[in-house]
Amino acid sequence: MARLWFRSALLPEGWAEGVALDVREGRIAALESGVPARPGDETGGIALPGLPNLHSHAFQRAMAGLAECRSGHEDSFWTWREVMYRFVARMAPEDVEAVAAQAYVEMLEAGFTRVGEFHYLHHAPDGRAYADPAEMAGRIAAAAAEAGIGLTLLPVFYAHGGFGPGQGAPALPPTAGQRRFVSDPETFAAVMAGSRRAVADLRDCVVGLAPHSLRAATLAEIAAILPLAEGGPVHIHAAEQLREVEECRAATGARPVELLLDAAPVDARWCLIHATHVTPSETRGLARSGAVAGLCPITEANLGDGLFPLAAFQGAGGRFGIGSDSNVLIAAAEELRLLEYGQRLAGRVRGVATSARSASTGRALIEAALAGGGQALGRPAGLAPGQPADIVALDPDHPALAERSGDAWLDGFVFAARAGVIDRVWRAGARVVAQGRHHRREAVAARFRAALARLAA
Ligand code: NGQ
Ligand code: ZN
Repeated sequence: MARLWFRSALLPEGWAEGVALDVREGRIAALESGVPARPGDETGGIALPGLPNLHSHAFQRAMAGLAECRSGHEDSFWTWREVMYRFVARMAPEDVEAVAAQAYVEMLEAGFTRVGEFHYLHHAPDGRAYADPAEMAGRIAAAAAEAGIGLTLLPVFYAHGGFGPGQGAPALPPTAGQRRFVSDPETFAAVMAGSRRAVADLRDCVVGLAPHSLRAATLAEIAAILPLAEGGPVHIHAAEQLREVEECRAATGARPVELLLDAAPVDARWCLIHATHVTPSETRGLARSGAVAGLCPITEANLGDGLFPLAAFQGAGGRFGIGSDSNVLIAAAEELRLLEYGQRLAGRVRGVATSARSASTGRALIEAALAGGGQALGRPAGLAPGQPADIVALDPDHPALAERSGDAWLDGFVFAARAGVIDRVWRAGARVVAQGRHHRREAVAARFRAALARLAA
């Protein structure tokens, strides 16, 4: 058993000073505050719960910054997607493992201690299943084990290429660029079973599932695969792009979020990724459903998606979390900062994210992302007995935090600090980051570079 001691810690009930945590088998066995450090304690400055990253496509880290050149035509989400398809077509299982490990190391260094991997790269480049249909899920699990990040694996069901001109459901066949993703409900059952085997040895792993989007899965298919989640989280991309909303409406008569709320059993187990383009009534309906809105501000900015109506959604009691999605840049505080700044720029106001518990915007953003992200990943986040010992320690002497306390530390972290403010990170009681550096950073980066060399060859 290890004992950790922090000068200050953000507990579910608020800030506490002199906080000691007993860690047993990766969990917080006991917690007391108002106590001095004992000899032999591992000590740290400001302890926060590790943040959940509720949406990642780890393999896309390999193309970060490589899709920023103009094509000469009008560039958009859809042209980016073609670049991404060309890139992914070349990736072998060992590349995926090396790239995912790099992404997960960066996540831990950024303060994320659990990742929701929205995993759709299942098959070989020609579209055929690997001998083990969950080969790629095994690579994701191996990368998570190597980095030491908590994993919520969301194997993705993908069957169609888009809405097309058909009525009622996505009618286009998958394109060549999509064939590595494609399953029917039967082959998907094999992917799910194999995925559960692939993560069996991973500590505290959660398995859910994810119909990719209403562009790629019909409502009937979604209903057919849902039992395979066995009560785990259900994630789906929805209403990220206006063209998607228009095509959905032309085919089905309803907008994507509207359709999901009407015709799918959306509840607190669900997470709608992006939900960018929602009407006021969809916004209220989504909030009422108890589902989490999975916001990915850096990727949404990068891809030109649009802005989510955060104030209206929070006003209706909606829950949200954050995801690093395309992993073009992995930075928890920057996701929260950009989320807030997008709202300020659009509304010409300040202080958009709110919480009943504090006037601090940083605290409101962080606590919302902890609660919503924990819900969406099937593992509540927070420093309390029984919880996994997933902890981020900030450096109180960092210039962005110095001579502050309590919520002002969180505002400093979100709005005023560059990287370097995170000192140490523990995941399941194991210290994986010290002085801002992951203990396997060099080895993982070397394998990542080798994978990039193979992909460029
Ligand atoms: C994805 N990414 O699945 O990786 C998607 C692009 C699609 C984002 N939407 C593909 N950010 O949505 O069809
Ligand atoms: Zn995504």
